[in-house]
Amino acid sequence: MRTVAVLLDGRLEVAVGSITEFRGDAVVNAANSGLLGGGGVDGAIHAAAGPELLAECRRLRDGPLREGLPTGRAVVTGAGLLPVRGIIHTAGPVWAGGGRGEAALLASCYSESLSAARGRGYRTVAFPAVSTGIYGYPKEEAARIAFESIERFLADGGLPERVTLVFFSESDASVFLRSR
Ligand code: AR6
Repeated sequence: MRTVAVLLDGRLEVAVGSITEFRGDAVVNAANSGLLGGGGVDGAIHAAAGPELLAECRRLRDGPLREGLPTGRAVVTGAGLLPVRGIIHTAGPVWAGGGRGEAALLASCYSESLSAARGRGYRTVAFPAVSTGIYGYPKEEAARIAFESIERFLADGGLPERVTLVFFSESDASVFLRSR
């Protein structure tokens, strides 16, 4: 993972690489409502965190999240073998053309995840580009929503101190920096 830009007076870092390499308090997982793993960044996080993460997700599904994690919401688990304190799982919206509330749901993924981080006292949190892979959200629009949501949340000066947006490729990071 390497830093390609620093924005918002040092509070927003843009990086390229795998989020599983992030060292800090928490990583956000672009999960699904079922919470039991999948492909993309979810698959990479589960693979790196090990079986304890899946076991904890199963316990959530057997108890407090029997119906699954609603789209736009976030839940925190332990980190298993990842070098962070916690994993914040959020379920992004599936892109369906933009008329199904996708923008508000994606903004909610960011604000709910940041709220969860603040509630746990996390100082440093890394996000992937939620919904822009398998869920098909247009990257330019997702970039604007991610930037605005993070900027708004951090405006009161509370935790987290620094948010890192991790893009899997150089070109995805460029799209973000051009579109925000
Ligand atoms: N580190 C950082 N970013 C990554 C990594 C990684 N290791 N791997 C992929 N990306 P996606 P979604 C980028 O598909 O669109 C899963 O099956 C990727 O290039 O992971 O929210 C879940 O279980 C893209 O830009 O998540 C859900 O079912 C971004 O992460 C569904 O996919 C998000 O792509 C969620 O779809």
